[in-house]
Amino acid sequence: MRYMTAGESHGPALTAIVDGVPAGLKISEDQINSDLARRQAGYGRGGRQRIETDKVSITSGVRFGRTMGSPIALVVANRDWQNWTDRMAVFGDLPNDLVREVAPRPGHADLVGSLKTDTNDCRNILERASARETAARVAAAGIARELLADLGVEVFSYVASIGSTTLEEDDPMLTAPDYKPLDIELSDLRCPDEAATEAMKVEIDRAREAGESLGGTFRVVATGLLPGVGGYATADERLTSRLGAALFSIPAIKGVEFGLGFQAAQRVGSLVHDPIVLDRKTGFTRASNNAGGLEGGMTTGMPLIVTVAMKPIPTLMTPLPTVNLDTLEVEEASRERSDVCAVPACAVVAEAEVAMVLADAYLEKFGHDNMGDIKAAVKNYRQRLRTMSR
Ligand code: EPS
Repeated sequence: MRYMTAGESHGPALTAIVDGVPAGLKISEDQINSDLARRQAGYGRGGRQRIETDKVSITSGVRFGRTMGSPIALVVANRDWQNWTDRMAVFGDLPNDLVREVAPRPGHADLVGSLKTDTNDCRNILERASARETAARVAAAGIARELLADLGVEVFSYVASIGSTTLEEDDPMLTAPDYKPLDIELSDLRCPDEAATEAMKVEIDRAREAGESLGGTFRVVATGLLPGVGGYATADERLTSRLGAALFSIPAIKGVEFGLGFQAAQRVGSLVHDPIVLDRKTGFTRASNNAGGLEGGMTTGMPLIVTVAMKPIPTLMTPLPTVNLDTLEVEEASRERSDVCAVPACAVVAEAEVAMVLADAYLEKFGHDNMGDIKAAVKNYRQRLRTMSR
Protein backbone atom coordinates (compact mmCIF):
# COMPACT_ATOMS: atom_id res chain seq x y z
CA MET A 1 0.00 0.00 0.00
CA ARG A 2 1.46 3.35 -0.97
CA TYR A 3 0.36 6.87 -1.75
CA MET A 4 1.35 9.75 -3.97
CA THR A 5 0.18 13.36 -3.83
CA ALA A 6 -0.09 16.24 -6.28
CA GLY A 7 -1.17 19.83 -5.82
CA GLU A 8 0.08 23.32 -5.06
CA SER A 9 -0.71 25.31 -1.93
CA HIS A 10 -2.75 27.93 -3.84
CA GLY A 11 -3.76 25.77 -6.81
CA PRO A 12 -7.30 24.43 -7.27
CA ALA A 13 -6.90 21.30 -5.12
CA LEU A 14 -4.64 18.73 -3.51
CA THR A 15 -4.95 15.17 -4.77
CA ALA A 16 -3.77 11.86 -3.34
CA ILE A 17 -3.86 8.40 -4.88
CA VAL A 18 -3.55 5.36 -2.63
CA ASP A 19 -3.00 1.98 -4.21
CA GLY A 20 -2.56 -1.53 -2.87
CA VAL A 21 -5.70 -1.24 -0.73
CA PRO A 22 -7.53 -4.54 -0.13
CA ALA A 23 -11.19 -4.93 -1.06
CA GLY A 24 -13.94 -4.87 1.56
CA LEU A 25 -12.52 -2.17 3.86
CA LYS A 26 -15.15 0.18 5.26
CA ILE A 27 -14.27 3.84 4.68
CA SER A 28 -15.75 6.81 6.52
CA GLU A 29 -15.46 10.28 5.02
CA ASP A 30 -16.31 11.74 8.45
CA GLN A 31 -13.31 10.01 10.00
CA ILE A 32 -10.97 11.43 7.34
CA ASN A 33 -12.53 14.88 7.72
CA SER A 34 -11.98 14.78 11.46
CA ASP A 35 -8.27 14.01 10.90
CA LEU A 36 -8.12 16.88 8.38
CA ALA A 37 -9.66 19.19 11.00
CA ARG A 38 -7.10 18.06 13.60
CA ARG A 39 -4.33 18.92 11.12
CA GLN A 40 -5.71 22.42 10.67
CA ALA A 41 -5.94 23.23 14.37
CA GLY A 42 -3.44 24.22 17.06
CA TYR A 43 -2.42 27.38 18.84
CA GLY A 44 0.06 29.28 16.69
CA ARG A 45 -1.52 28.54 13.31
CA GLY A 46 -1.86 31.42 10.83
CA GLY A 47 -4.48 33.08 8.62
CA ARG A 48 -4.71 30.36 6.01
CA GLN A 49 -6.52 28.01 8.35
CA ARG A 50 -9.30 30.58 8.76
CA ILE A 51 -9.90 30.38 5.00
CA GLU A 52 -9.84 26.59 4.68
CA THR A 53 -12.22 23.98 6.06
CA ASP A 54 -10.57 20.89 4.62
CA LYS A 55 -12.98 18.20 3.45
CA VAL A 56 -12.14 15.09 1.45
CA SER A 57 -13.90 14.04 -1.70
CA ILE A 58 -13.28 10.43 -2.77
CA THR A 59 -13.53 10.08 -6.53
CA SER A 60 -12.54 6.45 -7.11
CA GLY A 61 -11.98 3.07 -5.50
CA VAL A 62 -14.88 3.14 -3.02
CA ARG A 63 -18.41 1.86 -3.67
CA PHE A 64 -21.23 1.99 -1.11
CA GLY A 65 -18.69 2.88 1.57
CA ARG A 66 -16.33 -0.03 0.93
CA THR A 67 -13.10 -0.36 -1.01
CA MET A 68 -13.15 -2.44 -4.19
CA GLY A 69 -9.43 -3.21 -4.40
CA SER A 70 -8.78 -0.49 -6.99
CA PRO A 71 -6.70 2.69 -6.49
CA ILE A 72 -8.44 5.30 -4.32
CA ALA A 73 -8.30 8.94 -5.39
CA LEU A 74 -8.88 11.60 -2.74
CA VAL A 75 -9.27 15.32 -3.41
CA VAL A 76 -9.07 18.20 -0.93
CA ALA A 77 -10.06 21.54 -2.49
CA ASN A 78 -8.11 24.73 -1.72
CA ARG A 79 -10.71 27.39 -0.95
CA ASP A 80 -7.93 30.00 -1.13
CA TRP A 81 -7.54 29.20 -4.86
CA GLN A 82 -10.32 31.74 -5.53
CA ASN A 83 -7.92 34.46 -4.34
CA TRP A 84 -5.04 33.22 -6.49
CA THR A 85 -6.54 32.57 -9.93
CA ASP A 86 -4.48 35.46 -11.41
CA ARG A 87 -1.11 34.40 -9.97
CA MET A 88 -1.65 30.64 -10.16
CA ALA A 89 -3.56 30.30 -13.47
CA VAL A 90 -3.09 26.86 -14.98
CA PHE A 91 -3.09 28.23 -18.58
CA GLY A 92 -2.71 31.62 -20.28
CA ASP A 93 0.17 34.04 -20.82
CA LEU A 94 2.43 35.21 -18.01
CA PRO A 95 0.94 38.61 -16.93
CA ASN A 96 3.36 41.56 -17.33
CA ASP A 97 2.56 42.75 -13.82
CA LEU A 98 3.07 39.33 -12.16
CA VAL A 99 4.75 39.77 -8.78
CA ARG A 100 7.51 37.17 -8.58
CA GLU A 101 9.01 35.86 -5.32
CA VAL A 102 12.68 36.85 -5.53
CA ALA A 103 13.74 37.05 -1.86
CA PRO A 104 14.24 33.37 -0.89
CA ARG A 105 13.63 32.52 2.76
CA PRO A 106 16.54 30.87 4.58
CA GLY A 107 15.40 27.46 5.81
CA HIS A 108 12.75 26.99 3.10
CA ALA A 109 13.18 25.20 -0.24
CA ASP A 110 12.95 28.59 -2.08
CA LEU A 111 16.58 29.15 -3.10
CA VAL A 112 17.89 25.67 -3.72
CA GLY A 113 14.69 24.66 -5.52
CA SER A 114 14.97 27.73 -7.79
CA LEU A 115 18.62 26.98 -8.60
CA LYS A 116 17.78 23.36 -9.29
CA THR A 117 14.79 24.01 -11.59
CA ASP A 118 16.14 27.17 -13.28
CA THR A 119 13.41 29.62 -12.31
CA ASN A 120 13.56 33.26 -11.18
CA ASP A 121 10.28 32.92 -9.27
CA CYS A 122 10.52 31.06 -5.96
CA ARG A 123 6.73 30.68 -6.05
CA ASN A 124 7.19 27.72 -8.41
CA ILE A 125 9.01 26.02 -5.54
CA LEU A 126 7.22 27.24 -2.45
CA GLU A 127 3.80 26.34 -3.78
CA ARG A 128 4.73 22.67 -3.66
CA ALA A 129 7.21 22.76 -0.76
CA SER A 130 4.51 24.37 1.44
CA ALA A 131 3.28 22.19 4.27
CA ARG A 132 -0.20 22.61 2.78
CA GLU A 133 0.62 19.42 0.82
CA THR A 134 0.44 17.47 4.07
CA ALA A 135 -3.37 17.78 4.01
CA ALA A 136 -3.30 15.31 1.09
CA ARG A 137 -1.13 12.94 3.13
CA VAL A 138 -3.55 13.03 6.05
CA ALA A 139 -6.46 12.30 3.71
CA ALA A 140 -4.57 9.40 2.09
CA ALA A 141 -3.60 7.92 5.42
CA GLY A 142 -7.25 7.90 6.45
CA ILE A 143 -7.46 4.68 4.39
CA ALA A 144 -4.50 3.18 6.27
CA ARG A 145 -6.02 4.17 9.62
CA GLU A 146 -9.31 2.42 8.79
CA LEU A 147 -7.39 -0.73 7.89
CA LEU A 148 -5.33 -0.63 11.08
CA ALA A 149 -8.39 0.08 13.25
CA ASP A 150 -10.09 -2.97 11.73
CA LEU A 151 -7.08 -5.02 12.87
CA GLY A 152 -7.03 -3.50 16.37
CA VAL A 153 -4.25 -0.92 15.88
CA GLU A 154 -4.69 2.73 16.93
CA VAL A 155 -2.26 5.54 16.12
CA PHE A 156 -2.19 8.81 18.05
CA SER A 157 0.26 11.60 18.84
CA TYR A 158 0.89 14.30 21.42
CA VAL A 159 3.13 17.35 21.69
CA ALA A 160 6.02 16.91 24.14
CA SER A 161 7.70 20.32 23.79
CA ILE A 162 7.37 23.70 22.10
CA GLY A 163 10.60 25.70 21.93
CA SER A 164 12.11 25.47 25.41
CA THR A 165 8.84 24.51 27.16
CA THR A 166 8.65 20.79 27.86
CA LEU A 167 5.91 18.47 29.08
CA GLU A 168 7.28 16.81 32.25
CA GLU A 169 7.19 13.03 31.86
CA ASP A 170 8.86 10.52 34.24
CA ASP A 171 9.15 7.61 31.82
CA PRO A 172 7.32 8.33 28.57
CA MET A 173 8.13 4.86 27.26
CA LEU A 174 5.81 3.49 29.96
CA THR A 175 3.23 6.26 30.27
CA ALA A 176 2.78 7.57 26.71
CA PRO A 177 0.44 4.77 25.55
CA ASP A 178 -1.97 5.58 28.42
CA TYR A 179 -2.68 9.20 27.48
CA LYS A 180 -6.36 9.73 26.71
CA PRO A 181 -7.04 10.94 23.15
CA LEU A 182 -9.68 13.33 24.53
CA ASP A 183 -7.15 15.03 26.87
CA ILE A 184 -4.84 15.47 23.88
CA GLU A 185 -7.45 16.78 21.44
CA LEU A 186 -9.00 19.17 23.99
CA SER A 187 -5.64 20.90 24.48
CA ASP A 188 -4.93 23.85 22.14
CA LEU A 189 -1.50 22.34 21.60
CA ARG A 190 -2.47 18.67 21.53
CA CYS A 191 -0.52 18.25 24.77
CA PRO A 192 -2.18 16.07 27.47
CA ASP A 193 -1.28 18.40 30.37
CA GLU A 194 -3.11 21.67 31.03
CA ALA A 195 -0.27 23.48 32.79
CA ALA A 196 2.22 22.54 30.05
CA THR A 197 -0.28 23.66 27.39
CA GLU A 198 -0.61 27.09 29.02
CA ALA A 199 3.17 27.49 29.33
CA MET A 200 3.60 26.53 25.66
CA LYS A 201 0.99 29.10 24.65
CA VAL A 202 2.91 31.81 26.51
CA GLU A 203 6.09 30.84 24.63
CA ILE A 204 4.22 31.00 21.30
CA ASP A 205 2.79 34.45 22.18
CA ARG A 206 6.29 35.67 22.96
CA ALA A 207 7.60 34.34 19.65
CA ARG A 208 4.74 35.96 17.72
CA GLU A 209 5.42 39.34 19.33
CA ALA A 210 9.10 39.06 18.39
CA GLY A 211 8.29 38.17 14.75
CA GLU A 212 9.74 34.72 15.42
CA SER A 213 8.64 31.13 14.80
CA LEU A 214 8.96 28.03 16.98
CA GLY A 215 9.51 24.30 16.56
CA GLY A 216 9.15 21.49 19.06
CA THR A 217 8.93 17.78 19.59
CA PHE A 218 6.06 15.31 19.60
CA ARG A 219 5.55 11.62 20.03
CA VAL A 220 3.64 9.26 17.79
CA VAL A 221 2.29 6.16 19.53
CA ALA A 222 0.75 3.04 17.96
CA THR A 223 -1.01 0.51 20.21
CA GLY A 224 -2.51 -2.91 19.55
CA LEU A 225 0.38 -4.06 17.33
CA LEU A 226 1.19 -7.69 16.81
CA PRO A 227 4.82 -8.79 17.15
CA GLY A 228 6.81 -9.69 14.04
CA VAL A 229 5.50 -7.04 11.63
CA GLY A 230 8.29 -5.67 9.43
CA GLY A 231 11.44 -7.69 8.92
CA TYR A 232 15.07 -8.22 9.91
CA ALA A 233 16.47 -9.98 6.86
CA THR A 234 16.90 -7.16 4.35
CA ALA A 235 17.35 -3.40 4.63
CA ASP A 236 14.06 -2.56 2.96
CA GLU A 237 11.99 -4.80 5.26
CA ARG A 238 13.12 -3.03 8.43
CA LEU A 239 10.35 -0.95 9.96
CA THR A 240 12.90 1.32 11.61
CA SER A 241 14.22 2.46 8.24
CA ARG A 242 10.76 2.61 6.66
CA LEU A 243 9.30 4.67 9.49
CA GLY A 244 12.39 6.88 9.57
CA ALA A 245 12.17 7.59 5.84
CA ALA A 246 8.43 8.29 6.07
CA LEU A 247 8.81 10.67 9.01
CA PHE A 248 11.79 12.49 7.46
CA SER A 249 9.70 13.04 4.33
CA ILE A 250 7.56 15.54 6.28
CA PRO A 251 8.75 19.14 5.75
CA ALA A 252 10.69 20.59 8.73
CA ILE A 253 11.49 17.26 10.44
CA LYS A 254 15.03 17.31 11.82
CA GLY A 255 15.14 14.32 14.17
CA VAL A 256 13.46 10.97 14.75
CA GLU A 257 14.09 8.81 17.83
CA PHE A 258 12.74 5.31 18.39
CA GLY A 259 12.07 4.46 22.03
CA LEU A 260 14.80 5.90 24.25
CA GLY A 261 16.53 7.12 21.10
CA PHE A 262 19.70 9.14 21.76
CA GLN A 263 19.39 8.46 25.51
CA ALA A 264 20.05 4.77 24.85
CA ALA A 265 23.56 5.67 23.70
CA GLN A 266 24.37 7.04 27.17
CA ARG A 267 23.25 4.00 29.20
CA VAL A 268 24.75 0.55 29.82
CA GLY A 269 23.05 -2.32 28.01
CA SER A 270 21.15 -3.68 31.01
CA LEU A 271 19.42 -0.31 31.43
CA VAL A 272 18.39 -0.19 27.78
CA HIS A 273 17.17 -3.63 26.68
CA ASP A 274 13.72 -4.83 27.66
CA PRO A 275 13.58 -8.11 29.66
CA ILE A 276 11.47 -10.83 28.03
CA VAL A 277 8.67 -12.20 30.20
CA LEU A 278 5.89 -14.72 29.67
CA ASP A 279 2.31 -13.66 30.26
CA ARG A 280 0.15 -16.78 30.53
CA LYS A 281 -2.77 -15.04 28.77
CA THR A 282 -1.10 -12.98 26.05
CA GLY A 283 2.18 -14.83 25.47
CA PHE A 284 5.67 -13.32 25.23
CA THR A 285 5.90 -9.71 26.33
CA ARG A 286 8.39 -7.21 27.83
CA ALA A 287 8.91 -5.82 31.32
CA SER A 288 9.77 -2.38 29.87
CA ASN A 289 9.55 -0.70 26.48
CA ASN A 290 12.80 1.23 26.08
CA ALA A 291 13.01 -0.03 22.49
CA GLY A 292 9.77 1.82 21.72
CA GLY A 293 8.15 -1.29 20.26
CA LEU A 294 10.80 -2.20 17.66
CA GLU A 295 13.56 -4.81 17.80
CA GLY A 296 15.60 -5.94 14.81
CA GLY A 297 13.43 -3.85 12.49
CA MET A 298 10.21 -5.61 13.61
CA THR A 299 7.41 -4.81 16.01
CA THR A 300 7.80 -6.45 19.44
CA GLY A 301 4.09 -6.26 20.25
CA MET A 302 4.71 -3.41 22.72
CA PRO A 303 3.45 0.06 21.77
CA LEU A 304 5.44 1.78 19.04
CA ILE A 305 6.75 5.10 20.40
CA VAL A 306 8.59 7.53 18.12
CA THR A 307 9.73 11.00 19.15
CA VAL A 308 10.04 13.53 16.34
CA ALA A 309 11.69 16.98 16.26
CA MET A 310 10.35 19.79 14.06
CA LYS A 311 12.43 22.88 13.33
CA PRO A 312 10.90 26.39 13.53
CA ILE A 313 8.97 27.46 10.43
CA PRO A 314 11.30 29.38 8.04
CA THR A 315 8.92 32.29 7.35
CA LEU A 316 9.77 35.05 9.83
CA MET A 317 7.97 38.34 10.33
CA THR A 318 11.38 39.71 11.43
CA PRO A 319 13.16 38.18 8.43
CA LEU A 320 16.77 37.05 8.11
CA PRO A 321 19.01 38.48 5.38
CA THR A 322 18.86 36.94 1.92
CA VAL A 323 20.05 37.81 -1.59
CA ASN A 324 17.52 39.15 -4.12
CA LEU A 325 17.51 36.88 -7.20
CA ASP A 326 17.02 39.88 -9.58
CA THR A 327 19.29 42.56 -8.10
CA LEU A 328 21.74 40.24 -6.33
CA GLU A 329 21.61 42.76 -3.46
CA VAL A 330 21.30 41.74 0.19
CA GLU A 331 17.81 42.35 1.56
CA GLU A 332 15.28 40.88 3.97
CA ALA A 333 13.75 37.50 3.10
CA SER A 334 10.14 37.61 1.95
CA ARG A 335 7.34 37.66 4.51
CA GLU A 336 4.76 35.12 3.41
CA ARG A 337 1.66 34.77 5.56
CA SER A 338 2.56 31.88 7.85
CA ASP A 339 2.19 30.09 11.16
CA VAL A 340 4.20 30.95 14.28
CA CYS A 341 4.11 27.30 15.31
CA ALA A 342 2.63 24.24 13.60
CA VAL A 343 3.96 21.44 15.82
CA PRO A 344 0.50 20.08 16.85
CA ALA A 345 -0.50 19.90 13.16
CA CYS A 346 2.79 18.28 12.21
CA ALA A 347 2.15 15.57 14.81
CA VAL A 348 -1.11 14.70 13.00
CA VAL A 349 0.83 14.46 9.72
CA ALA A 350 3.35 12.18 11.43
CA GLU A 351 0.49 9.94 12.63
CA ALA A 352 -0.50 9.68 8.96
CA GLU A 353 3.00 8.67 7.86
CA VAL A 354 3.28 6.08 10.64
CA ALA A 355 -0.17 4.67 9.81
CA MET A 356 0.73 4.32 6.15
CA VAL A 357 3.95 2.40 6.90
CA LEU A 358 2.28 0.15 9.47
CA ALA A 359 -0.66 -0.62 7.17
CA ASP A 360 1.75 -1.51 4.36
CA ALA A 361 3.74 -3.80 6.67
CA TYR A 362 0.57 -5.50 7.93
CA LEU A 363 -0.56 -6.20 4.37
CA GLU A 364 2.88 -7.57 3.53
CA LYS A 365 2.54 -10.05 6.38
CA PHE A 366 -1.14 -10.95 6.18
CA GLY A 367 -2.07 -10.61 2.48
CA HIS A 368 -3.38 -7.89 0.20
CA ASP A 369 -6.57 -9.03 -1.48
CA ASN A 370 -9.53 -8.64 0.83
CA MET A 371 -10.29 -7.90 4.45
CA GLY A 372 -11.86 -11.30 5.14
CA ASP A 373 -8.70 -13.22 4.19
CA ILE A 374 -6.50 -10.71 6.02
CA LYS A 375 -8.51 -11.01 9.24
CA ALA A 376 -8.43 -14.81 9.02
CA ALA A 377 -4.62 -14.66 8.61
CA VAL A 378 -4.32 -12.35 11.63
CA LYS A 379 -6.48 -14.72 13.73
CA ASN A 380 -4.38 -17.69 12.66
CA TYR A 381 -1.15 -15.86 13.56
CA ARG A 382 -2.49 -14.87 16.99
CA GLN A 383 -3.41 -18.50 17.59
CA ARG A 384 0.08 -19.69 16.63
CA LEU A 385 1.71 -17.12 18.92
CA ARG A 386 -0.44 -18.37 21.81
CA THR A 387 0.54 -21.97 21.09
CA MET A 388 4.24 -21.06 20.89
CA SER A 389 4.15 -19.48 24.33
CA ARG A 390 2.58 -22.55 25.93
C1 EPS B 1 -0.24 25.39 5.44
C2 EPS B 1 -0.67 26.31 4.53
C3 EPS B 1 0.19 27.43 4.16
C4 EPS B 1 1.03 27.88 5.33
C5 EPS B 1 1.81 26.76 5.97
C6 EPS B 1 1.10 25.47 6.06
O1 EPS B 1 -0.70 28.41 3.71
P1 EPS B 1 -0.33 29.89 3.21
O2 EPS B 1 1.04 29.81 2.60
O3 EPS B 1 -1.41 30.23 2.23
O4 EPS B 1 -0.41 30.72 4.45
O5 EPS B 1 0.20 28.42 6.32
O6 EPS B 1 2.96 26.52 5.20
C7 EPS B 1 4.18 26.69 5.79
C8 EPS B 1 4.36 26.83 7.05
C9 EPS B 1 5.31 26.71 4.89
O7 EPS B 1 6.43 26.91 5.38
O8 EPS B 1 5.13 26.55 3.71
C10 EPS B 1 -1.07 24.24 5.83
O9 EPS B 1 -2.25 24.11 5.35
O10 EPS B 1 -0.61 23.43 6.65
